[in-house]
Amino acid sequence: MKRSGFILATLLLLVFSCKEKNKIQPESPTLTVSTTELSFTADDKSNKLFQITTTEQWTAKASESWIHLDKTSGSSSSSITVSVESNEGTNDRTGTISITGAQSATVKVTQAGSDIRTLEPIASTFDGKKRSSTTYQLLIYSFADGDGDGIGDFMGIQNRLDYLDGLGVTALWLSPAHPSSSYHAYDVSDYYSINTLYGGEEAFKSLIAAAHDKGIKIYMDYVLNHSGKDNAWFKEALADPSSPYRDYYFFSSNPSVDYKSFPMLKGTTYNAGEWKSVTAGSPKMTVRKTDEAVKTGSSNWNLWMWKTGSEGEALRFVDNGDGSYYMVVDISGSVGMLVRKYMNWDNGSKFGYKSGNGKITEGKAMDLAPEGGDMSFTGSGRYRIELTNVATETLYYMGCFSDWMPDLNYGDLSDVENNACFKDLAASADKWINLGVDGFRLDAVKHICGGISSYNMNSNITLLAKWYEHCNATYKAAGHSDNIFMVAEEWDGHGTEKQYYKALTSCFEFDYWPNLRNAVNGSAGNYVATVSGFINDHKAQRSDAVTSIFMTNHDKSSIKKNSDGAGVYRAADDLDRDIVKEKQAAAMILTTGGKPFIYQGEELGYWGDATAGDEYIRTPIMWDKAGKDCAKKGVNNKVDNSMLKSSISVEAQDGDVNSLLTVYKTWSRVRNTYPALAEGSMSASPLNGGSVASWYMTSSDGQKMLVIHNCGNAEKKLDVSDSISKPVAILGTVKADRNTLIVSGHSSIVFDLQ
Ligand SMILES: [Ca+2]
Ligand SMILES: [Ca+2]
Repeated sequence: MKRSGFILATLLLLVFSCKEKNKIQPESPTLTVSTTELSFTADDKSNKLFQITTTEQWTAKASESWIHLDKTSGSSSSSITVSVESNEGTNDRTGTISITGAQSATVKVTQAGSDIRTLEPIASTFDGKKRSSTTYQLLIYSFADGDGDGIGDFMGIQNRLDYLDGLGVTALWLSPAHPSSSYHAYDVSDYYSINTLYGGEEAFKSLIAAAHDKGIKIYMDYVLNHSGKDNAWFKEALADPSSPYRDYYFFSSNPSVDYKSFPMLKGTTYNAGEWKSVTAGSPKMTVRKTDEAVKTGSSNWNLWMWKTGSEGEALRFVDNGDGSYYMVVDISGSVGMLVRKYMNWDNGSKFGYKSGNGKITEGKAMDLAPEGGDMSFTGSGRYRIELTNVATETLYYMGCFSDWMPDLNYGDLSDVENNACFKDLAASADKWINLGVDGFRLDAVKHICGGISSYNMNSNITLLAKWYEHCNATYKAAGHSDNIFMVAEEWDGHGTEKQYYKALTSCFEFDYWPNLRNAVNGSAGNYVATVSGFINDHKAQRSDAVTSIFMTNHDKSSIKKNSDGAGVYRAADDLDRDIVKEKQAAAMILTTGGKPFIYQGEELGYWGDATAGDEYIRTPIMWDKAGKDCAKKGVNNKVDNSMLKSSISVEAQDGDVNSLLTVYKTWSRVRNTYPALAEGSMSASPLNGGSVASWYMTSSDGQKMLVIHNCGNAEKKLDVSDSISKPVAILGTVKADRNTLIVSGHSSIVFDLQ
């Protein structure tokens, strides 16, 4: 064979058998080239190697200037490094490397033309119909103040419905709306009424109507484990041994023995610290004018009396020896009064007014109730104060969270729907459902049947199933065609939490946030499988299951712990207050299946440390840059002013395209635009793994979206087999070179696959 003929044959072979190992086998000595064709993508900066094997010297020469040869000559087995000297052109280019030695070979080098472009979102126009079930967790007392008293209220919320609508939410979970003696209101004084501090029932109704007009549902926070100590049920139970309300609570004079006889505590163990002592009884007090000399005695029964603004003093009664007591005192103006059995406040020795306004009328006996409210008397001159009916008993009641939160007792669970306490609570829920409330968040459900340290999951599920059934029947009777939404705070791992779906449509997935946080910190490969696993597990329990996902909430649920080992922080702190990661966490939760909850302030980047008080993770929304419109009094002014700077305000972030708030609004809008994102099912895409979390969201009608989050710090190149012609949301920077995506660190993109 002539040499020229051989070269021609070789070239033909090179052209038609790309990338195949091509052994040239002429007469000895030999020259072997391991690769005969090299391809470079437009922005490829890497070196390519190919192996030369020969028994003699060889020389290589590039035919084009843009090909750089690291090795131009050599002998025996060695490799050539080829890199590209200039790679900025946009056209396809080819070149050849000629190798001469024992024989000659030609290698074709091809550079694909650059088609790198920065992607811009081209989302479909949002038709205004919110499709996602995204919910905003709102603290009534610190969200927005409508009447200017510094405490958040319903009018404030109503005034800010446009803000919530702009966030794309379709429901509000309100903190407890009932009257209460605490700022957070988880100790309910009356389940049938609405806190007047927030504007009362009329303002609540007005908010419900206005929210519904914007497609926003209202979920009430319901506390089934305990009432407040100020609840009339509890006061009446203490005042009267024959009161039916005694059965609403766990009362006993010997709880270590008696707890076993409470059906609802079956399967739990006694914990002395969860039972609080109280002095039960119903003394009567009468104040009347007298001319006698001033006199006090030495009895332990005493009257705590104070003027507004003063600390007060304890005046002892004179013991008549017949079960009645008296004292004679001078009173000028208005004074506050409480009666106590002991000279201190221990053992629940306080007696005050049972109901009404607490105003004492001269000459009229006042019925006193244990743990009753402050009384007031206005007088001028000398008065005789008499105390009768002072028989008391020392009782213990279960108050697993605290002494001001007595646990509620629903009796025998097999017949709970006929239990008076259950029926009372259920009737109160009926009132709110019929008023237009759309669902409930149930507080502390795992402690209902039992206490903090010992509780019975199966009993809880039995009780909650009955509760749900009752409320859903009321809801349906009110004309709704769907099932009522009810989400439980079942603070536990996924394995236990999922059991509660036997009773309820939803539970908060407390295992979600650690997974999201890991993902955002770069370990993203397991996110899709884990979260879709949660969703599938819930669906396996019931077809209407809703997986409620959230970052952190008003409780101490952060991953980061303080020096006491308590997770007292907010989600932003768990992300080291890194705004880039906070943005990506937002984009991820808003592209994930299930029902995302946004906790008040999360959308603005709020952080907080509750070591000095829970108020610090319940910070009011700062509406204006100056901070004048900020319901600080709702949290007793316990705010971190180093956070509440103008830049964190709604006013500052609202118009800023780079703000966290804008990310929330943008991604919420996209979620609301596409049914697949709003309510589709989640499955891993081939791109998922390592620092990349990527999945498909597919709706029941076949709409499909491709979601990609590069959670690493480094740029990622991803060869995508799906169409990337319609990006609908982008966080950070994403470029494309034909079907290769170049996703910058902590950048995200969603494609409509049409
Ligand atoms: Ca107010
Ligand atoms: Ca309980």
